[in-house]
Amino acid sequence: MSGRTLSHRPERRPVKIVAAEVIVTSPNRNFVTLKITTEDGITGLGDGTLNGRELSVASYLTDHVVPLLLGRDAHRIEDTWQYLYRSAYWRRGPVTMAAIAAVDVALWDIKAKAAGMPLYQLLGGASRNGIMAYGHASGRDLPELFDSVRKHLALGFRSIRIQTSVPGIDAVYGVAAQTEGERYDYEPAQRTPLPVEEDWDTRAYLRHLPGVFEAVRNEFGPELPLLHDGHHRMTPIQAARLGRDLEPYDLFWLEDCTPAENQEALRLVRQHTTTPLAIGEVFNTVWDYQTLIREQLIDYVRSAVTHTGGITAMRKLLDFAAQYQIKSGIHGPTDISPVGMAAALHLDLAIHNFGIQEYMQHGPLTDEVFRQSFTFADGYLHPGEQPGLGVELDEQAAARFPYVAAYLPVNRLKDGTVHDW
Ligand code: KDG
Ligand code: MG
Repeated sequence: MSGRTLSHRPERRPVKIVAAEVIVTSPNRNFVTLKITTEDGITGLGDGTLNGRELSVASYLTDHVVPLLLGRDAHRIEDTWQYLYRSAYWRRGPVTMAAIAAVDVALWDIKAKAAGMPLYQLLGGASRNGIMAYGHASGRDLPELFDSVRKHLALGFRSIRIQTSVPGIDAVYGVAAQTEGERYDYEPAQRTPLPVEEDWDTRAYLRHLPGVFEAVRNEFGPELPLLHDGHHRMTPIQAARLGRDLEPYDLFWLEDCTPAENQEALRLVRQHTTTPLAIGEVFNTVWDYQTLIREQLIDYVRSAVTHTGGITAMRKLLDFAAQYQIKSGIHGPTDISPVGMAAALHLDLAIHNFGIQEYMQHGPLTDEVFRQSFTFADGYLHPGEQPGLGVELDEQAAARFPYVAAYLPVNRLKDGTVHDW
């Protein structure tokens, strides 16, 4: 055996990437899509949408990533991920990780198309028959909220997020505009030259919210899974109080109760409440969860495939979480494109520690641009059986909707101080 060298006999020839195009389109809202083409003529799609900062990802992809992709073997997904993550030297951050996600998901789409299988089959096959989804109900008062819950139940949702206005606050996160035709949709990014300014008062919110959940439970009974998003607005002790006050209403989760940067904050919240906690939609790597997962300070991982480096990174993050009985709750508002949603659905179906999937339906123009093969029935999503992700981009339709600048709102307290939105 002496003098043995590492030898390698390739099982197949490399399949080169010959084109990578960044497509920015704004049917109902802005989306950034990466389309990768191989020398065999297979195309793959990836989502790099970052709400309110779309052009930064488009530029990062066009200027710094596309030139590195051309000529690479499309099938070396892990190697390409590590190459993009480590070669930049400047690691992490939402722009970088959304760009890496777009590449990663497009390469998984290509690999699954080449295999002739829906992507979930390459991820280990289905671990369940369908993906439980939750929808977003909201209202300015209880009658509007109940109406919205009923509307979501009629649409087929069997788990529902509850967001409500608060007396004395003009505009609260998650409450739909209530204008004709848009009553059940909530799109926070506004197509205005400057961010819209909203107002906030945490004490008023803490006083109001438990009564709303009591009313919803009285109206809809004990079984319906209910969720709520605190959208990073509380201090740890305020969040601890809210979690405790909501315990009688048996929430599926309380999301983003404190600002996400401080992992230790969740230790204090956890000491005071048994309300399950979800966090992570603004995170972009596993490192943001290191303390949260190791110390079991949360119950659900809220990252988006689109903002966390794609399927390759999400799979590792969720496997890490699984060792601690922490489940998935993949981010799925309308600022995740149908491509990013499809990636989430394939992962949801395959992993063991699936929890729930957020599902906010896209508008009709978006569905015209992105042809999708997923289904939604009786509260459950399924990604479908098309090879790859199961999403096609109609580029002619996309070209009809050029980018329109849009910003997420800014939040201020009554005295004018900027607060977490
Ligand atoms: O772009 C911001 C949205 O992604 C975010 O506000 C949605 O909090 C959100 C959620 O839980 O869907
Ligand atoms: Mg949220």
